[in-house]
Amino acid sequence: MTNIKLEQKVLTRNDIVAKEVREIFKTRGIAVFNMVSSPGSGKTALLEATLGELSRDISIGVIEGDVQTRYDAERIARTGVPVHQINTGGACHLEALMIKDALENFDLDSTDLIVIENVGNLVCPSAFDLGEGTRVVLISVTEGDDKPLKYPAMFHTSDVLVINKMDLLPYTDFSVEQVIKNSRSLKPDIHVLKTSCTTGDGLGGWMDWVRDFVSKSKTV
Ligand SMILES: Nc1nc2c(ncn2[C@@H]2O[C@H](COP(=O)(O)OP(=O)(O)OP(=O)(O)O)[C@@H](O)[C@H]2O)c(=O)[nH]1
Ligand SMILES: [Mg+2]
Repeated sequence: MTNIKLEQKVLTRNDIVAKEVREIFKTRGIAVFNMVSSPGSGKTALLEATLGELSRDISIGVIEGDVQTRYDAERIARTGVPVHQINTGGACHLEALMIKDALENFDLDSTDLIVIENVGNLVCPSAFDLGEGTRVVLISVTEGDDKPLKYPAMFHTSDVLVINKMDLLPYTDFSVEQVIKNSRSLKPDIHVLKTSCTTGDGLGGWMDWVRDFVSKSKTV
């Protein structure tokens, strides 16, 4: 009983801050997406493979969330895009207050897009609104096509599904058709993209989606 009350309190506080953060982004016309997945699906790899090209015409800032280390921030920094690392020190998700505090590291007046890479975890991040405009869930083909049904909250709250590591598909029993069916049973209109960060297949479609999302966020 006490646990339930405490969790509700934390979530309510988070929702209040998330609303403030969303307002900050909305008034400035900044597009924001929150990338979620289990550890190692390729969130950082997808950013590494596309930020260089995207940042030619979009001004981007990246917020990296990890329990520990600056590894992902170092990888993103090599693309030349401004990045801020948050270490949660044990927590399995980012919270809205962490995002609010991180914003002082960016020049928001000249930023078109903030990308948040959440802590690798298919459960906890689903419950924490970060004030993002949209949520992008990655699944790699080595994880199994049943994952949407086993971790429904993450897929139910996401708007885009990126199926990554498509180059490894021949070596697995993963069914692309089945993962889409499972995801759509939870979120009927989820937008699906297929990528391989190693071969580059599908990265053009991902970048088109990002550009479209940024231009839509400006006009809202
Ligand atoms: N074969 C293959 N490997 C990939 C692909 N994308 C990422 N990887 C590899 O998968 C591993 C994990 O990738 P990351 O980008 O670190 O994954 P992540 O989701 O950011 O992981 P966390 O931040 O720890 O949650 C790395 O060794 C990548 O090189 C892909 O499309 N194909
Ligand atoms: Mg990462």
